[in-house]
Amino acid sequence: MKTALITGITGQDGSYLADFLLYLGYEVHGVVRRSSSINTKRIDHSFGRLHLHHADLTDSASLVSVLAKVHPDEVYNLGAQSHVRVSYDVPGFTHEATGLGAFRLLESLRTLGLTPRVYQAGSSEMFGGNEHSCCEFLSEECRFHPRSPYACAKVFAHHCAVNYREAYGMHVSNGILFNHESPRRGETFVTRKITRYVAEVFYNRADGPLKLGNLEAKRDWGYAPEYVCGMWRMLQQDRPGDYILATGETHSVREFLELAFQEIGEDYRAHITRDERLLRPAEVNTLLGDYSLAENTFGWRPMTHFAGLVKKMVQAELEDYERGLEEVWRFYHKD
Ligand code: NAP
Ligand code: G4F
Repeated sequence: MKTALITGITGQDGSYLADFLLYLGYEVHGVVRRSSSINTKRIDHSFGRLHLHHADLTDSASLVSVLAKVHPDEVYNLGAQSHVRVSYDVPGFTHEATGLGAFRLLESLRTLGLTPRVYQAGSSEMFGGNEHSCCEFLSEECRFHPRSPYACAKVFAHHCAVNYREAYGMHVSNGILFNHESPRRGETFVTRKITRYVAEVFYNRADGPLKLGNLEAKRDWGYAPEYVCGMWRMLQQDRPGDYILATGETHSVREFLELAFQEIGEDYRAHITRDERLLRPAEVNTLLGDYSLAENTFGWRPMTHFAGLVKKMVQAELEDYERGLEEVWRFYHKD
């Protein structure tokens, strides 16, 4: 039985990766950070099967302690302050957790003399958008042009991963993942914000119009469970490397809105308003990726495309909402 350690196990990707590794028969350990309220809802369904440890990517001593205890075969560094807009509000913390956190993890492994295979969660944000590239599709060869504190931190983490690979021969791979979404997506990312609101409209619970920022931004949006399989496949290669996972399609926030509201037979234009506070000091206008290296090396390709993703997310949201309403109804009709 292999042992894996996941930082960021309470997040969208960490929770799907934990499900997948448990399914494969791994012993799964996860790093959780102390929070004043419980935030494990994405992993509660597997609670008894997971080994959870308190630690924090901003605290080297806590990382050393967990790594020395677990001796993992594989480490997936998914922990991060991952919200691009928020990274402008808390740039220092974003650099600490998202950038230096990766360095602390690698350096802890090196000083402990541990040699697991390591996955570093890189992002398409590191490219700053197709407008900063000479290629129609962004590939592993394209230059980075980070346009937020978050993206700067990810570029730093990426280069640390390459350096530990080259300098110390460690098996460290960088995934450069384009946006991937799901019903477990954090509620302040634009896709989930929209699908939640669509469910509120459907059940007549919307409190005023939906406030959004830039509707013209385009993203290469895939389905998160497929991307975590790609992370695992990356680490099963004899040689470490850097790989893009993407769908090869790009769509605007406006298109996402159109399709999501179509699912409930409504026109999005009647339900939204623009909020300048949601604009970013520097925007990444378009992201469109080339996943051919991953496909040719380990056979990964996306299965869910844009329309299917929107449908899945809206349907899950409606079901979730209905379950919630049923629970409230049962609570008030106990007798
Ligand atoms: P997410 O839902 O925001 O989850 C982030 C996770 O990191 C959470 O478990 C969070 O814990 C944890 N975390 C935050 N600060 C930490 C700290 N100081 N120490 C330890 N853990 C900390 O993100 P995601 O969408 O699953 O993404 C996973 C990773 O892939 C992230 O590194 C993200 O930047 C990267 N990525 C994501 C995408 C995407 O489209 N989803 C694309 C490219 C790259 P709490 O639950 O306590 O907050
Ligand atoms: O959903 P978003 O916040 O995701 P963003 O900025 O693309 O970042 C996500 O994907 C990255 C991969 O490329 C990850 F590395 C990162 O961790 C994160 O998972 O915003 C998507 C687009 C942006 O252009 C934003 O300006 O939607 C636009 N947008 C318009 N209105 C909005 C809103 N974004 C958010 N979060 N909230 C809005 O109201």
